[in-house]
Formats: sequence, structure tokens, C-alpha cells
Amino acid sequence: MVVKHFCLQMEDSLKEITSHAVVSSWNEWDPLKHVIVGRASGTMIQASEPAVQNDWPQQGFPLGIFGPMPEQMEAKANEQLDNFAEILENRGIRVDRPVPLDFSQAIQTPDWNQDSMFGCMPPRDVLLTVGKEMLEATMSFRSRWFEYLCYRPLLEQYYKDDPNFRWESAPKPRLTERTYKQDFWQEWHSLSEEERWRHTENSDWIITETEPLFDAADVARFGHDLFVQKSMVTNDSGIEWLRRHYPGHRVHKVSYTDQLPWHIDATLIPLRPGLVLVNPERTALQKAHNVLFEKNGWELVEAPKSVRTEKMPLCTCSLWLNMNCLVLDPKTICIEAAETPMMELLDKYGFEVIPVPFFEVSPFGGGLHCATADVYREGSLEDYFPNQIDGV
Ligand code: ABU
Repeated sequence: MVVKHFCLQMEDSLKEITSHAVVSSWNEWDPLKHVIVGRASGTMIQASEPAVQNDWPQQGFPLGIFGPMPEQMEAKANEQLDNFAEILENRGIRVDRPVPLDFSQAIQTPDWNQDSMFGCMPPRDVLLTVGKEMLEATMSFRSRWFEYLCYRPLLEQYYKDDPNFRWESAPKPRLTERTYKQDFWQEWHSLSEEERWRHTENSDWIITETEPLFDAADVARFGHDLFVQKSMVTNDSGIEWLRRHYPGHRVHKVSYTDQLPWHIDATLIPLRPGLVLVNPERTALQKAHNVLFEKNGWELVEAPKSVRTEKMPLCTCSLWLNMNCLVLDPKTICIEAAETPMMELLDKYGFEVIPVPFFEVSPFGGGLHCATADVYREGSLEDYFPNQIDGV
């Protein structure tokens, strides 16, 4: 009798172990327990392609020249990434790292050839975790078409370990000439400021509506509500695809006064229920945007400017990376170590602020949020916007 009881108990605890959720994350603030942190190794100034025209003659990369990021820069970036991973691990968070490919290799599909890839520092661009699902984004640069492969060893493992993990991949885009507006960059460089703003108001950038396109980093997760930015890399069709893919969620299409928008995570940053960080230079183009937050009791806090006045060489991100933070739980947040005004602001709001040196990582694709992808946060799916309104 005793033996039978013991066996049943064993069975129960085994069931518990095997059904323990490895993957789950519904928002940007619940207690973080497991995360992916990117690597700088092998990152390239990618070869020109329709969507990307790097032109840095002063740094040895004039238009048309591509190649690996300088070795010393890569070493410093990896040092800061490793240090960040260690900070997280010391706080009891499990950290996984991607497996870099040879990004210097030329790649091809039946539709195109591309002379190089990019890298795997910013997993946030590629992987979108919503609940028990991780979704590989379509991406819209040819150089980033195969980037998901760096995360496959991890996703394969999560799939084995978690019987409830939903592993999804959005339709791989063709990225043919039809996906891009011809001569966009040439025209853009000849436009006046006023004409550029007109393009922005009309969300008129390089990608067409030929096929659904989105980067995962254009999505800000607030439980039931997903705010998705239309941008240089995310089109209407991509937002519609996300809407159909998440029928249990409300997908809000948003855009801001950002001339060449590229990812929402230096524009709209959820901090905790009721508190969202907003970019004072990027106001929402939808009048209903702020009303929706206010009607649901959210405070919109304007971010202070970065202490820096110059970006790192070879950096494609803006100085607003000071907003690109990682929330560890509703009371704890990682901020770039030099960004004192941001740290002081969040301290006033009751956060324990963890300073993380990260500026050297910026040329490799972003800040602390970009460099991570959620695997597991405690918490469940909640509705933080019970009062919906039209127009956003
Ligand atoms: N990938 C985040 C970059 C956003 C920005 O530079 O504004």
C-alpha cells in the first residue's frame, strides 16, 4: 500500500517536471526567468541589397563595400554581451545564446543572390514570444533571411523539453524586386525635409505590400493587446498577418513621427501595468493612441534624451537606444550604464535600476531589449485595456 502510494507520488512529480513550461511570456514586464542573449561574433556590414545601402566612407565602408565588423569592436561588444548575460544569470535568470553562422557567406534562394548575411546580436528582431508560442518573423532584408537558423538549436531544444511549446514560423517572403520600391533610396536622398515627412505621414517607405513582412521588434506586448508599428521593415500586410495569426489578441497598428522608423522598442516601452515610456520626439500619428492608454489608466512617461550626442561608428540605430531597456520584473529594470537621466527617472518611479554597460554593442544591432528575446516570464494572459476605442 505504502509502495503504491509512493509510486503514484513519483508519477505525479515526474508529470510536473515533464510538463513544466519552458516557454511562456505574455508581456514585457512579468518576472523574467529565461531569456536569449545575442552574440556579436561574425557580424557583417552587410552587402548592399534593395533595402539596405550602407555608406560609411570615413570608416572604410563606402557604398558597395561590405565585410566583417572590425575585430576590436566585435571583441568589445562580445565582452559587454557576456557581462550582461552574467548579470542576468547572477539574478537567477537562465540565459541561452544563439549559434552564429558564417555570416560572410553569400546566400541565395531561387529568386535572388545576396553577397553576405548580417549577424545574430539582436534576437528580438527575429523571435516573437506570445504566450506559449515563439514565432520566427518574416524579416524583410535579404541579408537577414536565414538569421533564424542561429536560434534553431535553441528552439529545437525547447520543443523537446516543453510539450506545450508552440513553435511557429511566419511565411518566408520571396523578397523579389516586387517587394521593394525601385530607386527608393536614390529618391529619398534627393527629397527636402518636408517631402520626407510627407513620406512618413503616408507610411511610404522602401517595402511594398506584395507580401506580408514584419520584424518581431516592431511588436510591443501588453498581454491581450499587441501594438505593432508600421515601419521600414513591417508593412500593412505583415500587420494583417499578425492579426489573423493571433485571433485571441487585439492587434493595434501604430505609427509615429519617426522619419525612417525601424522597430518600436525605442519609441513605446511598456514598463509595468499602468506605466509606459514614450519617445518625446516620436509622437503617435493616430490621435486615438494616447487616448487609448489614458482611458485605461496608463501613465505615459516621456523619456529623457540620451546623455550621448554621437552614435558609435557603423551604428544604424538612433541615440534613442537609451530607451531600449530590459524589464526584469515590475520593480527591476536594466538600463545602459551611462544613461543617468533615464536611471534617475526610473528610480523616481520606484524601480531598482541595474546599470549595464552596453554602448559598444549598439553597432551590432541595438540595445538591451534588442539583444534579448523572452523565453519564459512568470504570469498569465491579462487584459490591460478593457476600454477599447476606435481609431487605433
Ligand atoms: N532596433 C531598435 C532601433 C530603434 C531606433 O534606433 O530608434
